[in-house]
Amino acid sequence: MSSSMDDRPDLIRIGDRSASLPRLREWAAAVADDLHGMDRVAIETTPTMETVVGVVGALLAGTAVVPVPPDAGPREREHILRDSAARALLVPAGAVPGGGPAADGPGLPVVPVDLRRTSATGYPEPGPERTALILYTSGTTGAPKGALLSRGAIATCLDGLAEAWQWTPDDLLVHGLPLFHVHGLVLGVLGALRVGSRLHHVGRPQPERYAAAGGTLYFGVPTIWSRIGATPAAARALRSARLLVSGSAALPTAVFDGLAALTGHRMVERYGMTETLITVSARADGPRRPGAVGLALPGVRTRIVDEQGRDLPADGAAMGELLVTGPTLFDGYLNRPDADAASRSADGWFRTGDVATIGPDGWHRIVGRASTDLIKSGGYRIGAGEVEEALLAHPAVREAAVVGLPHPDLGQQVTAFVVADGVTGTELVDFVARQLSVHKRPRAVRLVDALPRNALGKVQKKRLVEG
Ligand code: MLC
Ligand code: AMP
Repeated sequence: MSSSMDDRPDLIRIGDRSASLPRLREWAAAVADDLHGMDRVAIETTPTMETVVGVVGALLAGTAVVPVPPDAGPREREHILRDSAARALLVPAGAVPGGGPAADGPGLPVVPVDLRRTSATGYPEPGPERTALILYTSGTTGAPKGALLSRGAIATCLDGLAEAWQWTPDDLLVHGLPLFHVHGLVLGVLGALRVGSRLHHVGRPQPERYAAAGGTLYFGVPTIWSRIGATPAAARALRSARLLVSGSAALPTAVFDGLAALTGHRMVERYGMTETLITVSARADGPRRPGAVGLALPGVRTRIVDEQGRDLPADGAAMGELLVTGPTLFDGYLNRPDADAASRSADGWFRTGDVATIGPDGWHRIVGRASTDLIKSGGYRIGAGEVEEALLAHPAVREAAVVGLPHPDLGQQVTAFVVADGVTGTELVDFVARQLSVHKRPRAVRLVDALPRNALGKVQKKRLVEG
């Protein structure tokens, strides 16, 4: 958190609440007082002041925070709470245990975040090696894995971004991103607090709300930018901003060009992952190139390799898997040394699974993903395997293959190809909805007689994607 005792009353505005830094600190200290040295605590991450206060309170106390998506289905929620071994669940005061999704943890004590309570307790700054966040993120198969992010990695990432984007206390950051991922929580909340800029979280990222907020710095995923581009009056209102930033998925060139015409801004695009935080970005004082994500951030090193792990030239033409290393990387997946080992190259660099080119000038282009089994829809990362398992749990389903089909608004659309008897697509979507969060539901279900398979019996997903 910024060390200056900034007392602007609207330093943070979210929902119908605003707070100054001293006020936030005394609310957060009251939460920290309740945690009594717990090592980990889960939090229901509704887009509210209580979430900001709960996260900051836990970080003050040196307790690692496990964000739980507010719409996570029971199966997903139970996995996150059990796997993380969170000692308690932070929920806004007044949320009814038993009446809301908070209730079905494995008998976890509930700690209310109550904005009527304040405390003046001082807490020493925990060391940079301590875990700050455990972010659950999908892999190609199985349940989501908890990525351990240290305070040091987060601080380094945020300082690098502040430098690259000339982000200062004079900025007003505006966004409406969910608070359980890197984009909305790390950049969108902790970033503003570290820089000391004002933050206005608009609840939901609707174009009209972005337009009305009068910010200097705006964050969004490409789906949000595409919707703003399709709402010219809202887009024109962003002319007075300083910097528009896109990330979490590829920004289509047409969206970049459309927004440049309407807003007068060439957008800054940046690239990152839950496991690496943000590693590559265009700069406020440099060029912005549609279709390219910029230069490695301070301390980050990148390279591309072929399928045998051999280095490829940074000539702007060779395409290979992007590997990254540096101080912003995570400390591994909780309870999953196997997955952790598989995610690293022989010399310890993180294998992103993204296919990229690197130019002689250091500019990166992300050209796709190595696997069809990780889907990006609306900026959310969705593992095909997790959705397939949810479908296969239905007694009428014999086979299921989930892919991301190109979609003009969402980038990719979660689409399920299913072999089943006597069940409709709508029934299957409802069935998945009872287990997983909203954005993991298939948006389309295609009932088919058989899935295309190769001679070894493996489903040929590329054929499903190519139609
Ligand atoms: C959504 N809906 C669905 C559905 N998904 N209904 C059926 N099946 C599904 N699969 C419902 C919603 O609940 C909503 O209903 C309505 O459909 C409209 O949904 P939508 O079109 O998806 O719009 P919206 O909900 O507004 O979502 C679009 C979006 C959202 C862009 C706002 O996808 C989003 O917030 N994305 C951000 C993801 C993110 O933060 N990623 C960062 C990962 S970190 P109703 O009734 O509620 O209106 C990362 C690192 C990095 O990647 O580099 O940043
Ligand atoms: P997540 O773990 O949810 O942060 O998702 C990380 C993934 O998002 C990366 O591996 C990329 O596939 C994708 N991604 C993030 N930013 C960009 C970007 N600017 N361009 C293309 N893909 C991106």
